[in-house]
Amino acid sequence: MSAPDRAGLLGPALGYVGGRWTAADDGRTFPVTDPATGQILAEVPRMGARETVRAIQAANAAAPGWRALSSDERGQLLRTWAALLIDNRDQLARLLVREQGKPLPEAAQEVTYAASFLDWFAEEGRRAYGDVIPAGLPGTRMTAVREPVGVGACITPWNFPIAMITRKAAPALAAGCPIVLKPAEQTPLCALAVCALSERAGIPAGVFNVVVGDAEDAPAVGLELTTRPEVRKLSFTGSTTVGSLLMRQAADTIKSVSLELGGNAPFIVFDDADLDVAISAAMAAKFRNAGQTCVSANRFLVADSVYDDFLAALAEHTAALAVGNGLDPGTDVGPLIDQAAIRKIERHIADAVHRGAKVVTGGEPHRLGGTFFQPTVLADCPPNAEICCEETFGPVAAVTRFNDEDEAVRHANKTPYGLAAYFFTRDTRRVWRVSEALETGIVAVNTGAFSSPVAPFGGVKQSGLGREGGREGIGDWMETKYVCHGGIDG
Ligand code: TXE
Repeated sequence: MSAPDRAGLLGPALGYVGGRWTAADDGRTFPVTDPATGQILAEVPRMGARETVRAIQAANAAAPGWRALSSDERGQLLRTWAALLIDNRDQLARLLVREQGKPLPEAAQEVTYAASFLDWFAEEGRRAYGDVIPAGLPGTRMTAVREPVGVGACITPWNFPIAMITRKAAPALAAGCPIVLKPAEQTPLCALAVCALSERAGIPAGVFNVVVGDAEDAPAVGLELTTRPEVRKLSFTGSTTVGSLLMRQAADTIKSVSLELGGNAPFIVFDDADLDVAISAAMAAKFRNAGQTCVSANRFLVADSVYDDFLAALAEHTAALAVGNGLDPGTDVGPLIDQAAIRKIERHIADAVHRGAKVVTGGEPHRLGGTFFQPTVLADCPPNAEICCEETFGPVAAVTRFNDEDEAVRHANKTPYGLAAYFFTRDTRRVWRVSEALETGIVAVNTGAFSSPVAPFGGVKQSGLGREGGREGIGDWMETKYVCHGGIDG
């Protein structure tokens, strides 16, 4: 059986440039592995600067034709693409598990979520209204019309290797912008499967291009994507360090930049919270995707009077989680993406314990070995511990006690990040007071699940710029042009 067959790909394990499946110019490849087993799933081309330039040229050449289509025509193609994702959900979900590790039901949900962006933006593209500006000069009409930004570059991470692609591609294409996608080196196969379906859906050549490569190829690819004048917008999801590098690189050609970066979400449990609701939200917000989500609850801030009860219930539920291969039925927590992720978690735990935190459950690599790690709860984490200041990106819950609302909000806002915050209370006045005081782009009240294509998703402070999803999501891919038409009275 060939490697691509083993992986369950929906198309070739090649890049995709100008409507052609493409190897690297020098024929080099790199292996993509299953994080649960270490098995090589496929060899994928190592594409670099030259291939990226050709992809940008292909996108640029496709831009006038794509822009000239009506929003209905573009929307129809996006809806067909969405339907193909759903028709192939089982195969895509299995590929996702093999390549990234999350449990199969989560992978299937991700495919549905990915398709929902294509459906939503197929419609939003038809609602990209402009304005007639009323306070005009005599004999003139003033209008503001919205136009596509132009060619886009999208750089995506491995943690949601299908949904992060459509969350960027759907608004870009709906707005009339062709794109060049560079997926994460850990998960190119999911990107290529999504690409194969875009081809089947009839997305024209050059509108959706995929440049794949290994970690060492990313800087060269990123340099072309951020410095070529034909690229008018960069949309990046990943670490704050790389985001800030790409923003600097994009400065010389004054590109529009959207960044969805790291987070360090506080999860605040007030003394009047419904603890059952808080616990079930905590389990989802912390352990979904083994904690490898940018909105993962990183710091649990719990009111003194409910601290012991919350901690005991959290520890009990955490200890009961089943760790294993995401393809095994009943698995709650899969492997982490790689050894670097394990090292970061171990560093955070050691630092917290050194500063006085206690391991209540877990704390060690899992007996399955590889990149499996025990779901962990740490009690009494001091607010200056690394885990309370940096994104952990793993199945570790750090719990800290607080005395009053001011102290909770102060702790919550203490990091340079500002993506998501969660809090639990039954007091409606507190809902608005605390929502307004939190320095984050997203606030979840009495819930652990909020992601939706219809709502704006993004961060403040060093968690990013711009919004994906909602009305805002397509707005980020459009420019406003002011048209002043004079001499119309005479
Ligand atoms: O991120 P990178 P990594 C956070 C999370 C995680 C940490 C590191 O805390 O532990 O970042 O993860 C591409 N030019 N998030 O190493 O390196 C890379 O190939 C162009 C949060 O995976 O930022 C991949 O496609 N591209 C996050 C993408 O950037 C470059 C999701 C992300 O990789 C590049 C992922 C360069 N010079 C990690 N260097 C979230 N917001 O959800 C790297 N890349």
